Amino acid sequence: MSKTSTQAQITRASLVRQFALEVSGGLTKPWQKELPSKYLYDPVGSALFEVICALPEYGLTRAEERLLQLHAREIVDQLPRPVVVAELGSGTGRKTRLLLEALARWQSTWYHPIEISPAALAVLRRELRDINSISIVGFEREYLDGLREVAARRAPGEHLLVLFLGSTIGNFDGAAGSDFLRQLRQILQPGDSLLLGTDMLKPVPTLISAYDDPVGVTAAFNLNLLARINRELGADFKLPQFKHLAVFNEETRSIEMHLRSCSRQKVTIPEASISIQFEKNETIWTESSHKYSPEELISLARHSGFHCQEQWMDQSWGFAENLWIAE
Ligand code: AVJ
Repeated sequence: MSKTSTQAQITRASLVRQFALEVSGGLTKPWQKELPSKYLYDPVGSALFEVICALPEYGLTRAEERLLQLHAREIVDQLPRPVVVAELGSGTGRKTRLLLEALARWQSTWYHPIEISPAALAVLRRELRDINSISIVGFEREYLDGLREVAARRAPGEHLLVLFLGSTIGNFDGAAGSDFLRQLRQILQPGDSLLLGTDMLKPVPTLISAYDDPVGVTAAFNLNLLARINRELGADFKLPQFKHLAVFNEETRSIEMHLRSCSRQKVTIPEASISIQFEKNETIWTESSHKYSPEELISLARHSGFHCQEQWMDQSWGFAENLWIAE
């Protein structure tokens, strides 16, 4: 067996171990069972998320694409040059392309997608490789670890532009979002910038249908997390015994996805060495997606060591692209 394939096996084993630890930690919480939303994105989950983005009820991705189509040039024209681009969570590259093409008019550019899924990185490299004067070097790392690596490699005089699109910041619940932004700021230097996509508060029925679509794609996306635990950790979740639920939490201004147990039941997860008892109607909380107000974003920028240079708003859906500069 070659050295590299042994290495790959070791990495895979430790990823499975980490997954098992986080699953057992979340499902043994005494009050509200939970699972980390980052595990929604295995190859099946990522494909389902792509379909979600095409649903008429889920306006978020199209709103951000409209904003970047209209303003990509204006955005990059405000940046100090030369600039190195790092992106946290890479998506399919459709939105990133708009920014990279605008940048490529000015300079040849290093682009560093940071993404824990190797499959997503591979898709992205394929999608973006035709753009002239863009060099892609991806990092298969957690966001902040990857960003530290990019920052450590920058040459003197180069500025960083960090892309954090799609309102992924909204998935950090409570103080975790602003903690994350503060830590991110610590890695940057004054004058570096962050382009942050944020989904805005909107009427609750609009939010509910965006996260509980009539075709059931979001339900499948959510349930796939249990299917993934069955596949990767040998668990025996009976998927028809759990129902997708989307609720708006007024207190945290977040839309939450849950999986509700239809009966009293027990599930065994061999690779995590646990059995879990579910009461009828008990839920597993799988994701929070925070919705922002304009004032909240201004204070969030200030509290994390940035100032908001400019904000572009899509009024028809309610989505903002925020250009923040590190103080
Ligand atoms: C990929 C984090 C932006 O929170 O709206 C879509 C994920 N969850 N439908 C979001 C998601 C349910 C999505 N983000």
